[in-house]
Amino acid sequence: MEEIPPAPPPPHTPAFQPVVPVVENDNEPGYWNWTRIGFAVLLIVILWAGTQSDGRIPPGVRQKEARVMAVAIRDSVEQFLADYGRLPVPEKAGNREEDTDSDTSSIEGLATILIGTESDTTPRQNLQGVDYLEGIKPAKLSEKAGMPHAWSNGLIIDDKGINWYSIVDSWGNIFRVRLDTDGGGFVENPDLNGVADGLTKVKQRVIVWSPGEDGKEETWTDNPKSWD
Ligand SMILES: [Ca+2]
Ligand SMILES: [Ca+2]
Repeated sequence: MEEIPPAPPPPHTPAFQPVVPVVENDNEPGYWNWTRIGFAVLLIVILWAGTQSDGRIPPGVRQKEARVMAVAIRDSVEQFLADYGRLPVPEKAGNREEDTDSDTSSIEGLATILIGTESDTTPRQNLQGVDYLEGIKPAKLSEKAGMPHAWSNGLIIDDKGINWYSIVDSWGNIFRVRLDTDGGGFVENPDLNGVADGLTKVKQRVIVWSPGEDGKEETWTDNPKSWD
């Protein structure tokens, strides 16, 4: 008699599988994907900005800063005029029968008059000692090689002993200033491009500009200016 084979083992009982409830996500499908993309874009922007801050400010920013400063210088002269009823008289001012070309170098004395710290040994023009340049920040030492001046973008104290001040633009250039000292209510337009377009005069008592990034006054495309 044949041997009876043992009974087969019972079928495998699957282990207990807990039922995980499905939690509905309140957010739109793909929300987390878009968030991650957003963070990635933000990170790229931050990294890019980091490369830009290494002494290399984008040219457009420098241009904008120089224009803002040209406008601030113009406004300070106009405020001086409003307060005293006369324009400041820099060193190059002539006989007042014609307009005056000046600048913001220390030797011209214009910045010193506007900041209200004239020497007691010369007749003071800013009698009340008002600081009309308080909106202009101190210049920064440039770390970029090849700059025309070590200082850029603000106010410089050239000689603390006699408080002679100058103002330089984003590239270290001195600002040019044209004053309506003949009282006609306008000045000749120095912008050759504007003159070519027929704009020979600027109806303002004072205008301010700088030679721009290339340091050349005659190339007007890059010259920041206080008018237009
Ligand atoms: Ca004039
Ligand atoms: Ca230029």
